[in-house]
Amino acid sequence: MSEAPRQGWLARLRAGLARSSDSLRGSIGGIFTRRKLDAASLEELEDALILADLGVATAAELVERLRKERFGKDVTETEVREFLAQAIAAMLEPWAVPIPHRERFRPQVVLVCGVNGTGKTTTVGKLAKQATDAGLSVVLAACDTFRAAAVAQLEIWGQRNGVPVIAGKEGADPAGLAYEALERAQRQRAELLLIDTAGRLHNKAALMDELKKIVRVLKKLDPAAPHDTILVLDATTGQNAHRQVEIFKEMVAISGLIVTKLDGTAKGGVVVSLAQTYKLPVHAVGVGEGIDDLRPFEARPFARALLGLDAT
Ligand SMILES: Nc1nc2c(ncn2[C@@H]2O[C@H](COP(=O)(O)OP(=O)(O)OP(=O)(O)O)[C@@H](O)[C@H]2O)c(=O)[nH]1
Ligand SMILES: [Mg+2]
Repeated sequence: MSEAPRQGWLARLRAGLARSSDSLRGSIGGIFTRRKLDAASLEELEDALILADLGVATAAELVERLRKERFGKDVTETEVREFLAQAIAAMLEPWAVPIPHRERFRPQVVLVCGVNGTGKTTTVGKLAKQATDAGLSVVLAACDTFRAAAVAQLEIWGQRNGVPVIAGKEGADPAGLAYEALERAQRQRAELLLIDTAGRLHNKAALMDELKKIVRVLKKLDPAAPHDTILVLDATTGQNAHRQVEIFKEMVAISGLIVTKLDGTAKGGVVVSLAQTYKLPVHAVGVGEGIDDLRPFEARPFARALLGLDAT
């Protein structure tokens, strides 16, 4: 990415996370107004971090690091924010990993799952755009056959990107469609197959059966497929996102996360607790509904934006 769009993007990330960073900033500012770093201020800071959805364990770890370094010393609010941004960036660094491009698979099969409304279909559309921009040949599979509107929605994304969408009628067998899509993608030597799935079925058991069945039939055509199984999470749900990871981990082998709707949520800190808790790569983040609003997850800019600091 050239420097100008990158700067524009970082400014957007900061603006998107403004609600998250404003609340953190407000509480940190309230705690550290001309004050020594003592037990009471550390405790208040820990509470503020938990409230900002960073998670209990992460909050404790951050506060402990700060205590070790600065206990009994004068600190300013800015120093504390700088310290936290740096520590959070270091924590996130190992998990800021883009979706790997697996050239040896034709196609690389990416299964996209998540509860309803988290942004799966939109994310598939955005990923298709990035892949076609990068010169890859892409096929989309509309395996959310639960709702007719879901198929139409993916077809629009397909048209926008000029990529074929394999779809069936409402109520068609999603696993059958996944099979058909992979067969077709193999036949035309496509490089990437993105599979959109349903977020809501009659119940959890039905959803689990369906996802497992999709995985099973894909393996008939390519034993290594799906090569990536991505769980899409909505940042605005905060700590609920943890529960969703737990549930989907029981169903399929989640290989990475994409966190959407980081624009305008006060719960952006949840990305930190998710990465720390599940040790899963965060491939990308969504900061808007537009086709270009999905970006690779970068540890340092994210951490700085979360603390309301400039990108530098
Ligand atoms: N603000 C914002 N909105 C988003 C983002 N990603 C998706 N959305 C919106 O969230 C809504 C739901 O997105 P979908 O892509 O339909 O979600 P889904 O997971 O496919 O939903 P189901 O198919 O119903 O399970 C849409 O209105 C999207 O435009 C994001 O990063 N930011
Ligand atoms: Mg959908």
